[in-house]
Amino acid sequence: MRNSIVFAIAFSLTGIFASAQNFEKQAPVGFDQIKQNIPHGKIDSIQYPSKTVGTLRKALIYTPPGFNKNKKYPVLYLLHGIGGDEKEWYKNGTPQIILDNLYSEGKLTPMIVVLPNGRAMKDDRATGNIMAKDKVEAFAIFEKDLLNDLIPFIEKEFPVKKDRENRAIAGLSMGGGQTLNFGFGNIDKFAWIGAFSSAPNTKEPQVLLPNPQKAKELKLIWISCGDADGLMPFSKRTSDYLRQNKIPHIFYIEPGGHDFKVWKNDLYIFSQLIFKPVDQTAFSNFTVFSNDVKDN
Ligand code: FER
Repeated sequence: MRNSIVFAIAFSLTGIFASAQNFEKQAPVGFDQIKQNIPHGKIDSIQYPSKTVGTLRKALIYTPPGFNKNKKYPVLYLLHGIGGDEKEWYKNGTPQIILDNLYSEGKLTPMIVVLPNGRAMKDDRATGNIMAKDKVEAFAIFEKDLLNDLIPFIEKEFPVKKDRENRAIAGLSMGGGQTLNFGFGNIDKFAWIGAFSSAPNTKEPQVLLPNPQKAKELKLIWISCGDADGLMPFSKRTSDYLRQNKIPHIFYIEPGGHDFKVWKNDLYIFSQLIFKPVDQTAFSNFTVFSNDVKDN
C-alpha cells in the first residue's frame, strides 16, 4: 500500500517534469512560409530624430495582426548583425511571417517589434569596410541612441507599455553582443533579453555584470548559438559566468552555424517566451551545461 502511494507520487512528479519539457526546440516546417488565410500584421518604415547621431534615423516597425491604437503593447527591439541594417531581419529573417503564423496559432502575446539600425553613425549603411573601427564603435554608440532617442520616440508615437517588464531586447551576432551589453547594463530598462550567436563586441562577463545577482531581476535571459558557429566562446563564457553565479538562464546550443536558419529558429522560440509568466525551472530543458561544450 505504502509502496503504491510512493509510486503514484513519483509517477505524477514524472508527469510534471515531462510537461515542463514541452518546449519546441526546432520550428516546424512551414513556420516561415507565408499563409494567405490568416490575419497579417503590418511592417512600416519610420524615421526618428537622433540627438546622439545628429540625423534622422530609419527603423522598421511591425505591428501585430488586429493592431488597435486604443490598446497598449509591449515592445521587442530586435537588432541586426555586422553586415546589416534596419532591413536585415526583414529581408533575411522574415519576422513578420514567422510572427503572423505564431499569432494565428495563439502562441504570442501581442507585441510591437522595432527593427532599428544598430550602427549609430551618420552614414549608417553596411557599405565599404564593415569591420572598420568607426563602424564597429557605432554599434556601441547605439546604446545612447536606443535609450535616449529611439525608445522615447516609439513611446511618444505608438501605443506602448513603458515599464521594463514590457520591454525586451534581442539580436543576432553584433546585435546579440549589443543585447547583452545594453540589457545587462540597463536592467532598469529591459526585463527580457535574447542574445543569438553573440559577436566579439560582447563585453567580458565581469564587465558585463559586475554585480551578477542583479541579473535575477531579469524575467528571461536567453543565450543561444549554433553548435558549428566559431563565435561560440562569447556565448559560452557568458553562460558559464551566469551558471557559476547561479543566475537562471537559457543557454541553447542548437544545430547550425552563423546564419539565418539558426536566428529564425531563435526568434520563433524566444518570441513565444516573452511577455508571459515564465517557468524558470524549465530552463534546464534547453541548457546543455557548458562544461560539456568544447571551446572552438
Ligand atoms: C568579428 C567577427 C564577427 C567581429 C564581428 C563579427 C567586430 C560579427 C558578425 C556578425 O554580426 O554577423 O571579429 O568583430
